[in-house]
Amino acid sequence: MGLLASITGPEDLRALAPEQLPALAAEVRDFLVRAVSRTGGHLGPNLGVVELTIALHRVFDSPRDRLVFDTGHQSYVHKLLTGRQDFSRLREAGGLSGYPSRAESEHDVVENSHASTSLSWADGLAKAFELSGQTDRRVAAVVGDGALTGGMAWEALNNIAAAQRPVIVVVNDNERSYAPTIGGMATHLATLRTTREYEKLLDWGKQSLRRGGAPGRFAYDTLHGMKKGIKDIVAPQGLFEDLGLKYVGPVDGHDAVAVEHALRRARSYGGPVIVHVITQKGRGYKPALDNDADHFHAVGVIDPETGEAQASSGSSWTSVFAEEMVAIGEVRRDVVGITAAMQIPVGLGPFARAHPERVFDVGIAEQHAATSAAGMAAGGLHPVVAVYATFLNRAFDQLLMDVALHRAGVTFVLDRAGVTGPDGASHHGVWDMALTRLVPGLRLAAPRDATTLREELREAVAVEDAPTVLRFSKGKVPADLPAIARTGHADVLEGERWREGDDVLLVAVGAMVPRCLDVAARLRAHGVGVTVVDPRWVTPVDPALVELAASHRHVAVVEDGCEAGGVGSALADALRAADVTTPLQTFALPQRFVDHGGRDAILDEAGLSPQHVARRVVEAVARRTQGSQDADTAGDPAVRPGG
Ligand SMILES: Cc1ncc(C[n+]2csc(CCOP(=O)(O)OP(=O)(O)O)c2C)c(N)n1
Repeated sequence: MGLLASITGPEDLRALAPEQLPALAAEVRDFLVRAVSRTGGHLGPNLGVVELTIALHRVFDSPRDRLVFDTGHQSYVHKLLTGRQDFSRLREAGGLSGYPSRAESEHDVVENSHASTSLSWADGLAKAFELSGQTDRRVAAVVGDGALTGGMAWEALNNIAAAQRPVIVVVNDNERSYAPTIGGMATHLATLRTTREYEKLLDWGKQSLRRGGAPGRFAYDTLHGMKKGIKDIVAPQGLFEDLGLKYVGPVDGHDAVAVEHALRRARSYGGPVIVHVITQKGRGYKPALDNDADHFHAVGVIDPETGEAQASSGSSWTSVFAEEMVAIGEVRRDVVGITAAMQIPVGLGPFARAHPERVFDVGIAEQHAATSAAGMAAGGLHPVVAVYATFLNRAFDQLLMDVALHRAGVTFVLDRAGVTGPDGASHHGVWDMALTRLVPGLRLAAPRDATTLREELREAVAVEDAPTVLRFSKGKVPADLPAIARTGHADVLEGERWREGDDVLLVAVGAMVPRCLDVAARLRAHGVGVTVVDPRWVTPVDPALVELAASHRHVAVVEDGCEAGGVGSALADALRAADVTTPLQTFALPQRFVDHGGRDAILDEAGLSPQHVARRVVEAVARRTQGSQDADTAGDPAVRPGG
């Protein structure tokens, strides 16, 4: 049996001799490459934290001590060392989550994969331990240099530094978010690293001088001078110490003994302390290290030998957006792109290559991105803020108060909207339509295919006096789904009797159009007449949609957002306001956090399979028909049963 297989929990790990740790680390890396290449997942970040995680579990007594992983995408090694070694269904329904999960283990505390929260969690846990007299318990937060660019991390540090609680902040500095981390903080970490290199050279110079060599004197003088120069550039003690935090490091994060030593010092210190650990993303796996774009931050299924991705055909929604941004950028010099540390994943890479000066990576700082965009708009630019839908939640107040209140022409492009699948509860982009509906003046479009994505993006960047939002889902964009007519902003996709009205108006939101066309075919097979309409611009509700609803006998809305406050509820409000009494059914995601799993399976389970939607609509129509027959018999024309 290998070493890794013998580790059933942290106590087994602590029983190992230090000399055994390199062999264990090698086994863990081998395991990660084999397992993650089969399922996909966060490979590079986990390869980088192998020794660090081993050391954390040898020094801290989890779960009595608490280990909080910022973002949580780098918790695979932690899982392996805490009794979770079946990675065969990682990120699949019923398999291990790709993030910490309290349902999986008592060693997991925080499963929110939105970055930069770990220090606030640690601060809170430390306060709770202090107030409940559990002063022997420790909290260690592992935060990447990327996550450290988020404002929340600094709000927490401000608090942590002001108290004497024993919070250990482990900065896992691999110099990268997806791509190299940007900004003053990243520069400061680099300076700390560099200063340390000079310290080492200086030591060498000193030793050489002691041995009496002239090169030693020369080296010492030169390096001492250079070091002084560098120290003059940065704050004398470094930013962390100036804040009042003890600083330990930088430590070579791949030297298990050195990391363990530093963590033991930090643990015994008894106050707030930063341990600056230098690691390498993708460590030990050449294909990851050779990949300059992101060091295999997150991969799909790959060949473990070569790192080659499994071939996939067809364009993604992201790539269509990417192409259209380049085309728009050619003619609109005022259009700029903003990314929160995700330039490549959100599709701003080609635009950045064409116009490097017109793309701004702001770090993992969605709130700042939104307000900075408002400032740019006030200065005459039209910013396109490209983020994953789930991360817009972070910037709601900025969207509302800075962008919308100031009528700033800013376009938000939400990738990964709707059910995303394997990343689970915190990554599904299901809140955007409900949240943005609350914002006065905001317009939101949900394209259904590549052509409407291009068209709606152009319409969005033409709006100069309000925020616009474009949302599309993860994965492949379907073949074009042409319309037979346009009314108002909406596209009628099917239905010969759409002008005069038919039995059912099926409102298909964005990526739900293919499912709705399937529903329509099933309804027709049941003798139910149907019009399928794509509203294109779903917020605010288009008066043309209200008119269509008024002329049909039943309305069904199908959307991949949360039910509360979504498109169905907006349309119901609009119908009520217009005194339209057509019954309306909404098919959306239920009001609960949805686990990880396959996207289609999750949608089906949520009641959004074509079979289920069609059955429910047929039942509702039948009830209505039955109800109106009963009412006719009873002489009461006012009875209109809903769905
Ligand atoms: C609020 C928020 N925005 C964006 C992301 C997407 N994201 C996941 S990991 C990551 C980079 C994290 O970099 P770092 O903290 O340095 O960790 P590393 O992967 O380098 O170990 C980003 C931008 C996120 N999880 N949360």
